[in-house]
Amino acid sequence: PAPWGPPSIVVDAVEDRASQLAALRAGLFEHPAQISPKFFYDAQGCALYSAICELQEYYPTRTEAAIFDRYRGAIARRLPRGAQWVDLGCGDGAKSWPWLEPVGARRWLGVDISPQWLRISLDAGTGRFPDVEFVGVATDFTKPLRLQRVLRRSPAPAVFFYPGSSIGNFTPAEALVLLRSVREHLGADGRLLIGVDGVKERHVLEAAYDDALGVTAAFNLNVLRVVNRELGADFDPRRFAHRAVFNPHAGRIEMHLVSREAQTVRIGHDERHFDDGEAVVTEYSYKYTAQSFSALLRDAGFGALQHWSDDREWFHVFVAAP
Ligand code: AVI
Repeated sequence: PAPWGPPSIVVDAVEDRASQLAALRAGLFEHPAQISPKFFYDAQGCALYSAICELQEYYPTRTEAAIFDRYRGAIARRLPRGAQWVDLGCGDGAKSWPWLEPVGARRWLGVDISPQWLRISLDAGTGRFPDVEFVGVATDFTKPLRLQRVLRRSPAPAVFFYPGSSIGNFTPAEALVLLRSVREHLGADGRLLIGVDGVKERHVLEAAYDDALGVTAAFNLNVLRVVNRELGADFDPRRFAHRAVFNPHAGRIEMHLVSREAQTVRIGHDERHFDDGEAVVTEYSYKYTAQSFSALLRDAGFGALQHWSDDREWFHVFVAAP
């Protein structure tokens, strides 16, 4: 048996469920109303997001995967050997597995808000890599990261892996806070490997977030079911419409749920009126050029940067050193 025993899940209750739900409720009474995208990912939302990643229109997943496949050797040479591989928002862990051998990883740390995802990824990883120690950390990393203790259990340098342009779901100011916090977790030898979606033509971006099959629409509308369940609300998804628009000034896709009519929705013991055409903001997905993302990494205190892109420069992968 492995000397470290079965994989453990460390639950870091940085913010309890009650305060997350209080924030969700408060957001719905703002003008414009807003719902944090972290609420998309219940079991149904995770399944829909997996389906999005397979869509013809949703290029980020496959473009990033092609960059990783093409440059894996070169990228791995920029990363420390024998690392602890920290997968931020690991989901099922599948994006990590092709890296563990090339970097000779000793330890895999999956970080995710969902303990269900952690169980799935830990089961998948331990079956596949018997020589790697597996740890899951259940935490909400929209709050400051606190992984120092679990990282200190091993002397190995850390590689933080943050693929999929998930950084784009934070505003640049929030992204800066997260990147700074990652940087503070890296010793001198640690690295960040991160993928970020590029700025490109409006029609390509908007199709990726408003696909012909309506999968992204279902993903967006599903958050209303999450809200109903969590807050005892009675949103009717049929009375809202999905909208995704590129805002070129802010450099982001904006996803909204637009009220199809004037309506009053019950939220727990209260009521919220929506005008016809009133929008609930559900997600921003920021797009960066290689230059603008380099600047953000430098602001966060990173020094040496390398980057790789696909030929169309639709997606960028960075290795950043402290
Ligand atoms: C998870 N995140 C990077 C996705 C994105 O592209 O911003 C979420 C998503 N929203 C709609 N489609 C995909």
